[in-house]
Amino acid sequence: MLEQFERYPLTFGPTPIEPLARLSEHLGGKVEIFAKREDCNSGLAFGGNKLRKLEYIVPDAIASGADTLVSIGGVQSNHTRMVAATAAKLGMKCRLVQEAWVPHEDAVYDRVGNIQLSRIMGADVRLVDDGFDIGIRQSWEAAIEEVRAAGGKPYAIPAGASVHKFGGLGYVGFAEEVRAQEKQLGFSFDYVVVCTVTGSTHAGMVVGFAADGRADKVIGIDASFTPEQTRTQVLSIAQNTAELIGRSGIGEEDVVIVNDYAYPAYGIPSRETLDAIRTVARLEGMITDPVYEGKSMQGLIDLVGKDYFPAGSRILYAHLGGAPALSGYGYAFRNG
Ligand code: 5PA
Repeated sequence: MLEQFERYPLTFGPTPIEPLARLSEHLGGKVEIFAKREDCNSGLAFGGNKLRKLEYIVPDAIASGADTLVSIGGVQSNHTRMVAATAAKLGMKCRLVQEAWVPHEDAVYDRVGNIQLSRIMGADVRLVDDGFDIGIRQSWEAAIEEVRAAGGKPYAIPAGASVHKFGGLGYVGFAEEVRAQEKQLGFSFDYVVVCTVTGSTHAGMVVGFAADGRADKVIGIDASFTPEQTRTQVLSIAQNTAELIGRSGIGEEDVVIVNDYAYPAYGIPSRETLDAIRTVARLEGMITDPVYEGKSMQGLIDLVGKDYFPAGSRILYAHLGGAPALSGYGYAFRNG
């Protein structure tokens, strides 16, 4: 579906699918859980889901003649870390707006983890006071203007690389990759579980899996705590992406989002999220984070417990990365 689009490789190639046998057993053995390790997809600054998206955006950035990538996220944004790494790899400059999306507890929150890595990679990191919002931000538009005013040539990448013409393509590719891996495995997955916030990861999967009638088997676990905005954004990105690749027919019924796990706020883990992080770490040695993957893991564990998935289901948990943010949450794990 993606042959017509140029792709600039930033990842190692197809990501491994790993059985989570001990987690499946722990949850009663009625379903089989696997993880697709998008968190291990690249040597660029610990990798993660944004690189699949950026692979389809970078050719446009290069063609535009830009010399500076400009993007935005929270203080512990994984996305801005990935943009900083991509800029370094391309030999471009990087200007990052880090908004105050999370009311955090740790004293070193703005000095460790993702933001530390972005600074080490040479990005021009600026903190601003605005709160959480997945939409187009005034602070980001101002940064683009500032780069231009200083004589630079900015290339604008929105939050999560989502509301960008090519933002949904990477995760269409994910679905194609899963289909190829399913042929080798000799079975197909009944469900895919994915964390959703700015929406293009989920939206790309919806379009990719719609090709074999599985769009509504992609279960989005909201981590934004503004689920209606995320739902609207997933649907519009999915529809735009489908149109871009010459498909149609994505409707509201194709976007399944479970809202129950984002509490108490974006970026703040609940006790249950912290328990889910410990559970999968202790059973599988797999590290998830308090902002995104811990919440989708909590959702997966809870939904299995509630028999949301019929017995015998094979579930693919998309592990999208995010572990570097853990350094900003040292207090939550001070006793393990
Ligand atoms: C992020 C996003 P989408 O934004 O594409 O819905 O992906 C959600 C998601 N898991 C899931 C991890 C590890 C993520 O980093 N992160 C954002 C960031 O700024 O890092 C875009 C919010």
